[in-house]
Amino acid sequence: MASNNLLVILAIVAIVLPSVTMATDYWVGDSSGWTNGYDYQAWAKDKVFYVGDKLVFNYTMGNHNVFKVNATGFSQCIIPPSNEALTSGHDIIPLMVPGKKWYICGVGQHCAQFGQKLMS
Ligand SMILES: *[C@@H]1O[C@H](CO)[C@@H](O)[C@H](O)[C@H]1NC(C)=O
Ligand SMILES: *[C@@H]1O[C@H](CO)[C@@H](O)[C@H](O)[C@H]1NC(C)=O
Ligand SMILES: [Cu+2]
Repeated sequence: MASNNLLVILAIVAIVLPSVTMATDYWVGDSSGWTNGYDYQAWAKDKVFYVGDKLVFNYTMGNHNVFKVNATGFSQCIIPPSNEALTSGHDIIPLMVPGKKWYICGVGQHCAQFGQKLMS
């Protein structure tokens, strides 16, 4: 009986542990951070994002912001209402569900003209 319990516990650890230890914090744009004129598509291209990973948008507060948008908002740079913006300068977004996500900067023409948009 005791060894059965041990096996169950080991099985649970074997399932849970990798998803905990392998969660990755991605600094969007690496050392460039979240800014104008950076190719975030190229940055994301070779990455696979999993539930439990986090995206860190790092920038000087006030210079940029982060909106989560849908595919249309991404391709057309449609800025959502300002109360939906993340503005801390160090916005950490945990990936809660699988699937594609889209983020844009809503300051000026950063998305439309300077490519400040990320599809993950
Ligand atoms: C985060 O962004 C700030 C402002 O641009 C910059 O000074 C700092 O070096 C960045 N941190 C990292 C770890 O990239
Ligand atoms: C995408 O977001 C826009 C608002 O930015 C909304 O009007 C539109 O209905 C959304 N499209 C889908 C497919 O959810
Ligand atoms: Cu911006």
